[in-house]
Formats: sequence, C-alpha cells, structure tokens
Amino acid sequence: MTQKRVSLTQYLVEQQRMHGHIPGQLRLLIEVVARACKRIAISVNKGALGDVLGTAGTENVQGEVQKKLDVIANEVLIEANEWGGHLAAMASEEMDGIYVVPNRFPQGEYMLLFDPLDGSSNIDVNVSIGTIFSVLKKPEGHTGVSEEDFLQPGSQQAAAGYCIYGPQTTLVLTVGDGVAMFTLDREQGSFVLVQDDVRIPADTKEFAINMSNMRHWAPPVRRYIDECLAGKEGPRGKDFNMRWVASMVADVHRILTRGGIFMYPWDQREPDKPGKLRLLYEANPMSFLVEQAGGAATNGQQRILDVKPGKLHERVSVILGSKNEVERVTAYHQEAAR
Ligand code: AHM
Ligand code: MG
Repeated sequence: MTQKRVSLTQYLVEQQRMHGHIPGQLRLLIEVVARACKRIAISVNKGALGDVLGTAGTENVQGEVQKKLDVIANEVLIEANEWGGHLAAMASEEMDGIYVVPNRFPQGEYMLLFDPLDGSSNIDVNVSIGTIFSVLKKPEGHTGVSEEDFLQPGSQQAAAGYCIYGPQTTLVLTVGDGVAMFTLDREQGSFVLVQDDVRIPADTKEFAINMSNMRHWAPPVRRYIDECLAGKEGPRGKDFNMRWVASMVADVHRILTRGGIFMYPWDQREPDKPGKLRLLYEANPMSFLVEQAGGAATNGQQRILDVKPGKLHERVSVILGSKNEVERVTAYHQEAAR
C-alpha cells in the first residue's frame, strides 16, 4: 500500500480543524509565503542560466552589498503577499523601513518579517541558502501601521519558519504547536509533509561557530569552545565535531535534524553591536522553531524570545540548539557577569 501523502495545505486545514489555532488569514499567509518560496527556489536552481548570480550593485540599510538574488527574493515575497488581504505591512533585511500594504489592497491583521535570502555569501558558490520568516499580529487599538508595531518580543510570534534551498527544498514551520517539515515535490508542485513533531536532542557533540573569530570572542564563549576542543581528555570527557555552513538556515536545519549548538556571539570587532545576526527576522523565528522542537535559544543573558526590540534592524548575540549545551554556555555568561 502506498503511504498517504499530506500536503502543506491539508496539514494547515487539519491543524485549524483540530486545534482551531490557525485563523483563516494566517493560513492564507503561510500558503502565500510557501508559494513565494517555490518561486525563489526556481530562481535559485537556475543559477547562472537565469542570470541571478553576482551582485546587484546596491547596498542594504546595514551597509551590506546586495546580491541579485537578495533583491529578487525580496521582490517575490512582497509581490506575493501584498494583495491577499492578510497583511498590514512587511519588513525585510533588504529594506530600510517597513513596507505598508498599498491602499488599493485590503489591509489584514498580520505583519510579516523576512530575511529573503539568508546565507548570501553562499549564493554564488552553490551552497545551501534559505528564506527566513516571522509572523506578528498587528497590535489592536489603532488604525494604520507603523514601525513601532513591529517592535514586539519574539514570544509574540504567531508563526515562524524558513525554507531551505539545498539538495532538497524544504519548508520548516511552527505555528506554536511543534515543528513540521515539508519537502517540495517538484513534479506535483506542492510541499509534502516529511516530518511532524521535530525534536532536538538535549545533548550533542557537535558545535557550529565561525572559529576564525575566536580571538575576538568574550571569555565565556572561549571557555566553552576551549572545553569542546579539549575533547576526551578535557573537562567534558568527550570529543566534539564542528560544522559551519555560514548559512544560518543550513546550520539550524542540521540542528533540527540531528541536534547541535549554533553560536554567532557578540565579539570585539564591533563592540557596540550586540552581534551580527538580526533579532526580528533571523534570531526570533529561529529561536521560536528551536524552542518548539525542545531546544533553547539565548543571547547569553536571557531567552532571545524575551528580548524587547528597540529598532527594526536590531542585532543580537545568538546561542541556540540542544538544550543542555545552550544552558551551559548561558551559565558561563552568567558566572562571568557575577
Ligand atoms: P545574510 O543574512 O546577509 O546572509 O547574513 C547572515 C549569515 C548567516 O546565515 C550566517 O550564520 C552568518 O551570516 C555567517 O557569517 P560569517 O560569514 O561571518 O561566518
Ligand atoms: Mg540572514
């Protein structure tokens, strides 16, 4: 007997029916984001044949050179999402301010944030990249929408996820009731459920960090990595393995699949910045997914989902993944602070 296949649409309808916690507008939003990701996947796969590699010749608000695919993915997500009536506004790594849904379309109650193409440095070298997204509800009690409305802690997210463009194109989603993974069936053109209730093991022997920054790290991060590197003979009494893809989506995907710890901590190169990664559309959605899969995510001091953002493109130090390891690094930070 062939196994019954569950599409993303069916999954969402059944979740809504069973738990009633996916309102119609949110379901539409997720379906539209998934459709946009399919379009982005097509561009990614074409590569040089689609003339999508290389730089766009522009810079984003963070002073980073934009790749053609950064710009294309941003446009695809906006075009797909602006007319459905499910959104009030959008914000993106690639746009300075918020994008308010134009007056000619109805305004919805949700707000969408995204990093349209995460892992930009990997685009031209044919290594896994992805789209990260976070969904917030527009605060009630006032008409219109402003940047201020986006400055909610990650614990308020209604949904979050990413789509990884790797050997397979896989959409990973949480609506606050566990984590599910859907792989794109290209012949059918639909995302098919491949894993429900994803769990991250609490312990791990694998860490992910950009080791070339070691000399710039704060002492608690150095201490943790030194202990891992000391292996069986060191205080941890076991050997560790290292991975660093330089696409957060790929590193997080591995952690959701087999455990591990990912860190992009504060470092001395830019002491005034809390970290490299952005809170609202990188750290928050990934932290929501990781917590929903039984892992943990902190900035060394506190749970990332409890951080109250001060601005749209705020950065944050990120430590996430297998619970016991994240708690260990966080404890090292707390000890150092005392
Ligand atoms: P991007 O959103 O511009 O691609 O930058 C974020 C990426 C993350 O995906 C990844 O973890 C990190 O930057 C890699 O940084 P580095 O090149 O410093 O190792
Ligand atoms: Mg990114």
